[in-house]
Amino acid sequence: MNKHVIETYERGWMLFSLAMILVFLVFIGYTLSGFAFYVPTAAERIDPTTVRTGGFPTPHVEKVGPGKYQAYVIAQAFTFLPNEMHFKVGDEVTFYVTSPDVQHGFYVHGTDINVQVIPGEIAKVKTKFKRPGTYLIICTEYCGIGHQNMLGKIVVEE
Ligand SMILES: [Cu+2]
Repeated sequence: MNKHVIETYERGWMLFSLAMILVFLVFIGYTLSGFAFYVPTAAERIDPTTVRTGGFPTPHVEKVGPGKYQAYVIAQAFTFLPNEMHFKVGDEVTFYVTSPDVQHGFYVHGTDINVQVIPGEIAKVKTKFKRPGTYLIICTEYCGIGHQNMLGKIVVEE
């Protein structure tokens, strides 16, 4: 092989490496933008010691429009307040969830809701209930001795 052939060969591999770096950068950028867009972020930061004394609305479900609801939920050791919620098929519900004590999970089985509930943050997550049924709310973060009993219920009627 003469000198020029080797240079072409090297240049080829260098270009290939640069192209691969560009491809990876595009993937990294795509992943980061996806996370920034899809991961539920804290709707608000609050003092967790005030959750039960007016720093957060009393746990309840509020109708904010036709088929639209807002649910204010407290996840605490070892229950959810309100513990049972009722909606109709097609209802769009925005949940605001916070914790006055330790970290909990707010996972609604059979839906796309699965958020961490961190003391000091209000988690916000929205969903539309498409099928009737009883959906279990499950705490997915180990939160203490009664963790396995930390359950709630969402009933969706026709
Ligand atoms: Cu819990």
